[in-house]
Amino acid sequence: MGRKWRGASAAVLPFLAAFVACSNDDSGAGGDGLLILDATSVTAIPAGAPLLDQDNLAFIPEELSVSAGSPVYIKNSEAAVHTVTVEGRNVSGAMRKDDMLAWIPPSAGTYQITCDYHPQMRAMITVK
Ligand SMILES: [Cu+2]
Repeated sequence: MGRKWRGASAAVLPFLAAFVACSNDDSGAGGDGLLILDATSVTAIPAGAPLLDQDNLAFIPEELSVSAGSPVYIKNSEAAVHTVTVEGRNVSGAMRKDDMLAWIPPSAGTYQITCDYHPQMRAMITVK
């Protein structure tokens, strides 16, 4: 899943990153070409932060509105293993019970969230 930088030096990485962001790289781009980055593991979720909970084989809530640039937190609250898949890109890997992640939407828009293991699990994040 990781990108191959093919030995590029640190000096050219920003340019390469800009190129990747503009290309339709299937490992990171959503349906509209946005670069969707992986979520990062967290050990706590701030009180009041936007939270997508995985429980009872569902994302709760099914619709969530957040501000651009602010992370969405995801927690698996049950024994079933889940993923957070954003516009077809698995950004979480396998999430087990009590795993917590933060995912930052790349820009305003709507993002379809699914689970690779449970097709009935769906949510929509609207970013303003
Ligand atoms: Cu699932």
